[in-house]
Amino acid sequence: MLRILKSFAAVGIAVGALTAAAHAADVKIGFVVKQPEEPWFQDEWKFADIAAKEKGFTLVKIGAEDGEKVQSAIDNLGAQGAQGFIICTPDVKLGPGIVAKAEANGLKLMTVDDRLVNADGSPIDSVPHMGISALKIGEAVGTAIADEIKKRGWDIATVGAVRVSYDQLPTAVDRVEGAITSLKAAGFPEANIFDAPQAKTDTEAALNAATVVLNKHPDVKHWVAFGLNDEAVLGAVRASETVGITPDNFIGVGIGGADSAINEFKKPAATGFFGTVIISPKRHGYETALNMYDWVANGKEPPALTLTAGELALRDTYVDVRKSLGIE
Ligand code: FCA
Repeated sequence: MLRILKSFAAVGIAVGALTAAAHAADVKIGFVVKQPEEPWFQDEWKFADIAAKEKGFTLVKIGAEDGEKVQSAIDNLGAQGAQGFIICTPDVKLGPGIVAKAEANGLKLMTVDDRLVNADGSPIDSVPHMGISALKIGEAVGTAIADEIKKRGWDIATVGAVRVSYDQLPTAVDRVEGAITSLKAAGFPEANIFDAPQAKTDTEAALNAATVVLNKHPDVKHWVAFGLNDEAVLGAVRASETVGITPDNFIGVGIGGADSAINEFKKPAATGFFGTVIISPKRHGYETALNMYDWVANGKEPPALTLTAGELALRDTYVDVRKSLGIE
């Protein structure tokens, strides 16, 4: 009898495995990002692709730079029989519209990086989200800058700071506010922090915004810069170069750690891009894709909110930090 039961169990497992495999091939998941040309998002896609290969589902990658493209991306996914998608939206205020569109197309919805908001600006907490611990990571940026100011022996009261800002995005506000908190705790005067609002979250927009600030304060000798990502800080670094500030007078610390930062670290001579807090495209790409797959295939809903950590890396440590995060 025991033997019969055992063989039944074996058949059961085999059949179970077969249905799971057949099911995986039917699963189609979208991964929509706001800036497909940005290395961070390419890395997210790369890691999501690994999850798709591992589990055997189809991953549909779509770039959607504005609201209209988001709408058509969702309709498109619905039309091709996808069951769910992950999105980093170009505008968090599209939140209610995205939720409605996903529902109309029968698609499960999860967000990554940028969390959708309601009309009143509060987060839409019914949509599972994975983002970075923005305040904490911002604080790490501020601490890294403050430590380096000390190391260089600058008088902190005379240093200028470029706050490259994108205040319509809550995670961006948290990141720069975190940096400011640490800087102020280290004695940085608030009056020396100058806002450089960028029109878009890319390097060019940050360069334009930072140039205005630097030109307005030609008397300031030492500068630091922070922003929501590496691109924002790289923009400030490029701006410093165009107005003739040398790297020994500039400390920029970004957030990200993808190719934008790495290419800068690989340059033969150090630039004003001093460091970056590396965040994990593996968690944000691979893990979100797996979460969505588990939801579609096994009915297991993703955690409502996951906030991931970051780790500071400099020119001479980034290789090791990336290795330790499993993203090398
Ligand atoms: C936002 C930024 C990206 C990246 C991501 C984690 O979407 O725009 O550059 O930092 O958060």
